[in-house]
Amino acid sequence: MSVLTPEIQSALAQQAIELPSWAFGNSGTRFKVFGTPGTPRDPFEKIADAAQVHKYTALAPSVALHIPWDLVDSFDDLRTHAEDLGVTLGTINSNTFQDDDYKFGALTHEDAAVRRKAIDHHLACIDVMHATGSRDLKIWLAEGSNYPGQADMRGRQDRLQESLQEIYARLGDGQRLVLEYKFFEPAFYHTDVPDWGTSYAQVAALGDKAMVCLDTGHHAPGTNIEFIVMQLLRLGKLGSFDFNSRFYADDDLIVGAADPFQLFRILFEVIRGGGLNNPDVAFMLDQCHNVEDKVPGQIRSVLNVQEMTTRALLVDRDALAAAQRSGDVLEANRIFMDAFYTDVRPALAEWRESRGLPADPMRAFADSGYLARIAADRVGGVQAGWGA
Ligand code: LRH
Ligand code: MN
Ligand code: MN
Repeated sequence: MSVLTPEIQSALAQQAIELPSWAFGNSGTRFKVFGTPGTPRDPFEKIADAAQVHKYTALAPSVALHIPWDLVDSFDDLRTHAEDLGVTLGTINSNTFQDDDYKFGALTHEDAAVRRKAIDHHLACIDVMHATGSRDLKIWLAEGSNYPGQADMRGRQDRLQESLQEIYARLGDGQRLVLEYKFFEPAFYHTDVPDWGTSYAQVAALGDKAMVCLDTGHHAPGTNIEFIVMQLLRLGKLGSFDFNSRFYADDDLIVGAADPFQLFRILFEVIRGGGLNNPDVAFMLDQCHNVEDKVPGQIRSVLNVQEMTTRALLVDRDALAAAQRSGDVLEANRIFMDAFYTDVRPALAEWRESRGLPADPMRAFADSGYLARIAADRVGGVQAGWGA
């Protein structure tokens, strides 16, 4: 009998992981951006590539956009294009990190004129959300300082709250704001939204439509991320995830590649907290594929999340609770680890086939010849990249 009980199958069937449009563009480090043949030249082609991931996995029904990277003449056209390809447009990410005016901050800036410009950008993003049908506005701020004494950290928190209030007030019915934290980079001494506590304090002061976004790569090494997941779910304030993995800092590598056990632990707390199929929690990838092909990189990523979700669903929670209650440390740990060590790949392959999907989506995509086709078709023009 398959390890996938009917309950596990129905939980998995509902799983949805949003893809970032920027994962399909060229990206790299500050040393070199390697181009890939067939890289999308515009947002329409990014959506077409993203739709391939969904086609082979049924796991990725929506695509997040980044503004202005994904600015188009008509978002209505982009939305129709996406829907024709079987996907929808998802979270709208604002961008206040590539403009000279924001050198010393955007929503926190000392100068009211710069704050105005940054707030207006977010209001324009909300207009985009109306056209795309998006629910969430994701705000990540590259704001902070490099040297002690450089900035009035307290004043910046106050200005941040004021700016966010104006943005929040513009949200339509059913729209939300999610505030992403990151402990450093590009600022190296202090960051204005460095941790979940600051994000929580800022969004709690706004209201119910504001939530925290947790990007797995945005924590100091050794941070117990699953504890934060547990706490935010407990507080009803976990709005979204940016999944990726890291060896050193914000590496944006394939989720589950660096530390599958951490991904398992995070997903266990998601399930424990009722977040897996809870529509209030949006699961997304936030990754770049610097040296590997982008579409298969994204297919691998959503499969990694599916695999670790399955293992986390296998934890015998009743037996675990009994062991925890009786103080049986080693038995509790054994139950947890048994689920983690279960190889669910054959069962998942079988289950996919039973749903009319390829047993091995990586292989099926490779056999489709799509990469060779886009490499031949998309010659000329400027390739879109991270930041273009
Ligand atoms: C910042 C971040 C944020 C941005 C994305 C491109 O490091 O995680 O989510 O929008 O990278
Ligand atoms: Mn992110
Ligand atoms: Mn990041």
